Amino acid sequence: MRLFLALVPPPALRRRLGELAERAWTRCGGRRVPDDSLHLTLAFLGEVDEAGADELMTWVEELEVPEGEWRLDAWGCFSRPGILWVGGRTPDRALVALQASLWHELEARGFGRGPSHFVPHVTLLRRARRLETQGLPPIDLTWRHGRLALLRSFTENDGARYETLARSSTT
Ligand code: 2AM
Repeated sequence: MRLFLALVPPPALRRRLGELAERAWTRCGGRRVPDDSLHLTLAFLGEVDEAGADELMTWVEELEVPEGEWRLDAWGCFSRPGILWVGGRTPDRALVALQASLWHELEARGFGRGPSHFVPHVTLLRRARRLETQGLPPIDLTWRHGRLALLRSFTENDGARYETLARSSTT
């Protein structure tokens, strides 16, 4: 099964991000990430077998992730595969440290290797037809986060769907 670790926005922020996704979609086209699927990926694990998934569920449920605030104040894009996102003007240091510490543990447990570079972002559009951020409204949102989710990704005809397998403890 295809798994990843992510932060999931609280409902009010999710709605705001959904509105931004709608604005971006009107301008840039492509495939809009549904509100229910919006997230910040911290570690993409790819295919994991059942034993690995069980180990990850237990680990995540016992994890205590520090609370933090992420300021979302920039639009950005990745040219392949046409990803338009929101994030910070500079990568948030606490999130970069969290991502590194998660990968440190994942690598020790044999779950592959983390990327050499991490830019915290929330993807709003995939395969955008017009991949540019000029003309999009200014953003200044705060994401108060604490709990991490282990998510399973299913590919369906109209895009990916996610299921929560485990959540980290509260601090
Ligand atoms: P994205 O937001 O940058 O697109 C679940 O599929 C999440 O894992 C996606 O949100 C995606 O992040 C990330 N992801 C998917 N495939 C990936 C890959 N091959 N390498 C790294 N991250 C990937």
